[in-house]
Amino acid sequence: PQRLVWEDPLLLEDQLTEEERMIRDTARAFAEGELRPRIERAYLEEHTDPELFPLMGQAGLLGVTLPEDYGCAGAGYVSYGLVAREVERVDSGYRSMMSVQSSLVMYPIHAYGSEAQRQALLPGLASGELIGCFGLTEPDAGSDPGGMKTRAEKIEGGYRLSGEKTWISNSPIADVFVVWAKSDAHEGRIRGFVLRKGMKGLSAPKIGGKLSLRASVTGGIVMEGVEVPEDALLEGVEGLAGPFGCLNRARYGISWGVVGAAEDCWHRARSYGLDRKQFGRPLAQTQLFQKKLADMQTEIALGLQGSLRVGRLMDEGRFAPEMISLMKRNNCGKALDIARTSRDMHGGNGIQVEYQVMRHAQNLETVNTYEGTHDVHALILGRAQTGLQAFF
Ligand code: TGC
Ligand code: FAD
Repeated sequence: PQRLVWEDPLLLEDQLTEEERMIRDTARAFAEGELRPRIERAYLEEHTDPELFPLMGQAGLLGVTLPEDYGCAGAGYVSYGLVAREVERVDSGYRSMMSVQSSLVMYPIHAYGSEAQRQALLPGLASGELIGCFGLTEPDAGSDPGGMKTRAEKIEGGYRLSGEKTWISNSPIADVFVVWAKSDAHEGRIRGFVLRKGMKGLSAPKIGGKLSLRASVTGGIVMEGVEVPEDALLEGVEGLAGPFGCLNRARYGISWGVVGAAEDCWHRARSYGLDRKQFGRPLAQTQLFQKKLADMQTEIALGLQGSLRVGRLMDEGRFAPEMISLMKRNNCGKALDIARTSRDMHGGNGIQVEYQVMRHAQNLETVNTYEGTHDVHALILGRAQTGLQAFF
């Protein structure tokens, strides 16, 4: 038998192609070289650096699954997942910035937009010159986005949008706003619109006071009769299938990303336990400590295998959205447990910013909630296996 590689017990490395390993290595070098040195200050000071977008663009990390014609990498979904894992190994907020841009802004423009919209927006979003955000959630419509109140009213030459979005990643620094609204010209169906910073009646105030995801800025989108031209409409989709088509991609990326954060917490707990002695021996030489490390190793290895499988099915065009719910839900829940346990295993030091693990735990509270809460994904899976919907 082979000797176990403790940090990759099921040999995920062997399951990746050379191209995937190369993209992963680029993302890791970027994350550790550019992001890791900034995170402590960014988190403590609740500071989001817009300059990170062009840096991510130069590293080729924005819109990795989209075609090279628009300045993107033209890679597969496994590569996208590997990028998310490396970025979130540093901080969930940085992965959030990256995945909103890639899956929630660039993807819908590519999938639902006209060629003119693609040409006008994708190269700037891929290079990080433009920053994007995605407005679905509203003050009274979170888990139930179908209850949104934002309206698009038909006017001559375009539409007038009125309403309010909340909890929107990147919005205070965004140039491009993908916003979902009920359109009276389309029998009240939900349609997507692309708004640009500076439009009259559009503002994006920052939400302060977050104790989680502090390196990623979050805000509202206020639309007070914003008039947009005809070509602001994303022609290619209508109904909730529009935003959910984007969310499928972003949720899948999150399922890999959170494992990166969990791996960081696991490796740090192991190193800490090897260094720190109590009662005359390393903490890592106690049964309780080793059981916790074994649980972390197990959940991480299984979580990676699950996400890899879904990624391969996405690349083959054979995925069902519920597969993504299964992996988003489980990996977020497990990562949150791992981060909290690692915090505990660090004792008092675990609450210090320099030990990093409490920051991950705090961030993962958000990740477990956004893009469909842990319980909402349970209801999606429950509906898929019983045929009975339990949302209302
Ligand atoms: P339901 O009846 O299930 O579906 C309505 C229409 O949507 C279609 N659909 C999907 N299409 C593609 N992929 C999916 N995953 C889809 N899920 C549903 C469906 O076929 C139907 O189409 P049509 O043509 O018949 O109209 O709708 P419902 O209202 O019963 O939905 C309930 C529920 C709970 C499943 C859903 O609303 C839900 O998932 N809620 C969670 C909301 C959510 O995830 N919000 C995310 C906001 S964005 C965000 O958090 C970004 S954070 C990013 C970051 O910073 O990284
Ligand atoms: P609610 O829907 O009010 O849920 C509250 C609780 O009730 C949860 O535990 C939930 O599981 C439970 N619950 C809800 N319905 C049911 C039910 N039927 N049965 C049982 N339990 C139920 N949105 C965007 O559109 N774009 C973004 O970029 C974005 N970024 C975000 C960034 C951050 C930092 C955060 C915190 C959120 C972000 N969101 C974004 C919003 C996010 O998607 C929502 O917070 C999430 O969908 C949950 O909605 P809610 O907060 O309104 O909670």
